[in-house]
Amino acid sequence: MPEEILQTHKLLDRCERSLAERFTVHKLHEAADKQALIRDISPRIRAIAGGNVDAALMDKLPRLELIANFGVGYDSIDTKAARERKIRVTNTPNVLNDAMAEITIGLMVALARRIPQADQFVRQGKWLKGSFPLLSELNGKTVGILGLGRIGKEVAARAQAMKMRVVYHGRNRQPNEPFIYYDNLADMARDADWLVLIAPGGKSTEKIVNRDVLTALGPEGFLVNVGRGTLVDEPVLVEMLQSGGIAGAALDVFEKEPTVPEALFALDNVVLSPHQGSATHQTRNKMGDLVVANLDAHFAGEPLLSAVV
Ligand code: A2R
Repeated sequence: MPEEILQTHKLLDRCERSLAERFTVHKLHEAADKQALIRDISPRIRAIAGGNVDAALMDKLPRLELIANFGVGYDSIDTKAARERKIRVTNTPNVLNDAMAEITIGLMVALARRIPQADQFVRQGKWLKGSFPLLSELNGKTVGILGLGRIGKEVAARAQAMKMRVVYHGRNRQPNEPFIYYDNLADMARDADWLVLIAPGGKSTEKIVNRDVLTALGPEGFLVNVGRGTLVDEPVLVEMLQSGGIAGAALDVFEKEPTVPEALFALDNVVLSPHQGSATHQTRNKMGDLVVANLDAHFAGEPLLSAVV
């Protein structure tokens, strides 16, 4: 008999096919009566594929051993509760670094050179009546990276290729990295023309980009968030964008996505993106493969490929 697993949200077709080849998969997100499904299958579930797992759900699955998250960020899983219950958690690191770094640079260029507005300018025939305004470049500017991790380092490499100066903030200095380290985020923002956020979500980083940090970034400064919406005090960000407190923002993530503050729609100094940092065929397939590989390893009694708990 195949093992039975619980899937908590929609996954890629290819990933779902791989799971179905190996396991009997119960789809929580498709169940009309979720509690009834959980009651029915709970004695047999040893693994979950997907995120959105809190302590209450763990408690309803007494044999749960593994949560295989789809995504490098695992802030939708209560890892403290998992650790206490000796439930392992895996994520999908590294395979998305390049895609994430590409969109980060893409958003920066889009914001600096107003590419979305330039496209509209041509389509709406405005070019026939006059030139597009002169704008700014990335080269020669300083980018401050919040979170010089696996993705942050790929962003740094590409920013250097754009002839930018790279500085970073995290909880720890990384002595092997050639970039200047700031132990204070506001100090880094003050020194930076661009502030790029690529740190994890969760309690320890919640609203870490607050009014002080945005004020330090200042009226000439640009913010790019490809990490988590929760990193930023969103109402303050909106206010600072409206008032010119910062120059602009490119946002791929939002606090309550897919709901985006409507006030942002009216602003000309923002580029909005639907959390698509890793959303390419090649990267999402690799992420799905890693979810399946972690489940395979677990049920074969082998070491997990990318455990976070
Ligand atoms: O704090 P450090 O030195 O461990 O640096 C990590 C930094 N970080 C933080 N920085 C400031 N305050 C914090 N409370 C804090 N917690 C973590 O974020 C590290 O440089 C970086 C995370 O790097 P990795 O763990 O290698 O993550 P990866 O694969 O780059 O992905 C970053 C995030 C995900 O968690 C998703 O939320 C998003 O990208 O897609």
